[in-house]
Amino acid sequence: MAYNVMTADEAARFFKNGDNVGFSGFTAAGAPKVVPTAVAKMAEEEHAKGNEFKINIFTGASTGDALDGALTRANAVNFRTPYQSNKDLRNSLNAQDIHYADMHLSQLGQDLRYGFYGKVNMAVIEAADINEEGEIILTSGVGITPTIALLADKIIIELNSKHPKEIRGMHDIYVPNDPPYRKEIPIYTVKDRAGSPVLKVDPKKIVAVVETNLSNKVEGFTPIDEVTAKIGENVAAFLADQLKKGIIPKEFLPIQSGVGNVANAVLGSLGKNKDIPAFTMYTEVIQDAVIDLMKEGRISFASGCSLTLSDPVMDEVYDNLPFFKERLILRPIEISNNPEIIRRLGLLTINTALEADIFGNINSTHVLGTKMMNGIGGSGDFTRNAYISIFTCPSIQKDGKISPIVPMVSHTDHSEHSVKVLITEQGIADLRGKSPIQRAETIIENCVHPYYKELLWDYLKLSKKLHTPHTLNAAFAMHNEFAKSGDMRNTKWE
Ligand code: 0RQ
Repeated sequence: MAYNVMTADEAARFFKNGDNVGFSGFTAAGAPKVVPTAVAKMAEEEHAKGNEFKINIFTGASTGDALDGALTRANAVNFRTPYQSNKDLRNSLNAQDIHYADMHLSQLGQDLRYGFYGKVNMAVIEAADINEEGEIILTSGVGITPTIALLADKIIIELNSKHPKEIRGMHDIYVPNDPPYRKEIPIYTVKDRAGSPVLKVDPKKIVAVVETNLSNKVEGFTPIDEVTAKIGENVAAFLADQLKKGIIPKEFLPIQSGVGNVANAVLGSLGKNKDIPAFTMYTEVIQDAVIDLMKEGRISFASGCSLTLSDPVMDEVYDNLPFFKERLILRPIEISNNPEIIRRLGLLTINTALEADIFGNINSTHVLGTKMMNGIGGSGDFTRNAYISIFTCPSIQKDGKISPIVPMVSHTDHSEHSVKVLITEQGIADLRGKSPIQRAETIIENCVHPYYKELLWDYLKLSKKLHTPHTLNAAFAMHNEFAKSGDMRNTKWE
């Protein structure tokens, strides 16, 4: 090989305090594993010598514990964007030990190219294969890799033999021109390809190749329970009804489904509902459930940014590559979540709320308005541009002590203007064409748990007739009650 093959510890020496570092991948899929862990070790050694050592991290989304977890525990992170779901990182950013900027995932690639964050000093890229011309075959997640490869001064390749070279052909690498030269992105159906199966980089920038064979170690989901199953059934029934009414065309439309346990259950139900034809996905994360439904013929094609699959399911895909390469495309996040394409294809989007309010605003990120959970992820990219945008959540959390449906969300990620439908295990609130008071009535009647119905009807009575009948000094009373007594059911309207 024409490149300098070295150990991860040796490669770590290329990193400097204060570097802006881009990492490949999306979720744990395709994220580097051994280099970030070696950088974490080096950071600890530097700290022991009394030297400062922290880097700024740019990724497609969340990563694996070997990256976000290891670097956080080594106190080696100054700034992090655009999404995370690691417990240690979450604790550190909530303690203000790490500066975290939560952002729409589709935007980071272009924002880096626009220069909003300064230079990219280093890119670390997991590859299934590389040749001497600098042609790289990526692995199971793409994220912002094409952009960091373009911008970085230096590139380190983690060549991971867990991923077969025959994955070549699954990726579609396309970087849009920046304004004022941008053109339409030529994707008109979920199956269309706009770019190249390989990522081409300047081979002179590759300072190290580090070999590994570690798997992604994607964590499984908690099993589907009665509540999540009912939410899934309600979503499937709603979409089947829209199809029957001709609101969704008879060909059906591509599905985007978010992350988490509820999202996983929703996909299962869509697969089971025989009133819904075999469907396609234009989504961000391709989870285990998609592969299962593909084998059953219920999903005919999926375009996404990552194969976030548990290790056994990942192996299954690699053992049957000819079958899956005909049915899967992996794209950069800028394309999988692109507003232009989402609007053109007419996506049916399904994302999960932490909290919704009776007027249809959604909080996807902040527990009780202050503590960051994960981030907005791609939910904003999809929701704002959907054909029909759906949010789901259970009607109660923590054995009923929390109602996710409140008078006013404690943090707003998706405003009433973008949210078309809210679904809980109690039922479906179709918010289209409704005024705020009509939305409130629909949500309370159909989605709120019986524990909280009367309380929320009474909230509406506090206000005189107004366009949006809030009573500001009571709007957060349920949150305040939870902070005081640990149970929102004790709320009294003063
Ligand atoms: O707490 O962990 O202590 O049990 O929050 O709740 O019901 O298990 O939800 O796993 O489906 O995740 C919104 C976080 C939902 C996820 C979110 C507590 C609850 C539990 C988790 P425990 P569930 P899920 C595109 C789409 C944003 C990104 C996105 C997410 C824990 O879906 O991160 O949509 N979405 N991306 O008890 C206090 C409330 C609460 C609450 C729940 N109102 N108040 N605690 N909890 N509601 C794809 C990508 O971007 C990759």
